[in-house]
Amino acid sequence: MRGAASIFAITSASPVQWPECLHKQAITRPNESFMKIVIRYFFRTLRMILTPFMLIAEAITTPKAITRTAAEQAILNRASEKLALYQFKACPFCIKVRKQMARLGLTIETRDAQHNLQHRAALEAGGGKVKVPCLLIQHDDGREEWLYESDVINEWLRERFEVVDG
Ligand SMILES: N[C@@H](CCC(=O)N[C@@H](CS)C(=O)NCC(=O)O)C(=O)O
Repeated sequence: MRGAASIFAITSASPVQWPECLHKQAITRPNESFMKIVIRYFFRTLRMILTPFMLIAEAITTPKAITRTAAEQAILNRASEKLALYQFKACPFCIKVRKQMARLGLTIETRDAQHNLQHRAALEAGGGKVKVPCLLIQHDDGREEWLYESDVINEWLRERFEVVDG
């Protein structure tokens, strides 16, 4: 009951009496309800706890790259320069794409759309939504393509790079 009472006290308090972190939230997002803020902090904490485990699992389960000749690898490196992966570090769908990149021996630049506000804005402006993973493809004719969905991205990478031509 004391817990419930203190939550009630916080919800009914004016923002100035909230704990420092919640007070900051109330100022930056004034219309957000207290419960929404609590839920966001819950998931943020959960993510902080899970992230190291996910990254360790990724490191352990990332496949070895397909063996390539030096000439093939040079082609892949050049092709990778035309690509960029917008991602969150601890997103399972992004991890799936990063594993595919590793398997195919691709050196695609990854861009953090979670913490880097410039990358986040570029993703929203170019692709239309902040959803990851998203692969930015610079086509030879100058066209930009923003490819969403991990399965679609992985299939596109597989079709394009499983066998290296040239
Ligand atoms: N079906 C999608 C799911 C991607 C997804 O849910 N990504 C989450 C991060 S793990 C995301 O971008 N969330 C932000 C949002 O949906 O606004 C895929 O396979 O790529």
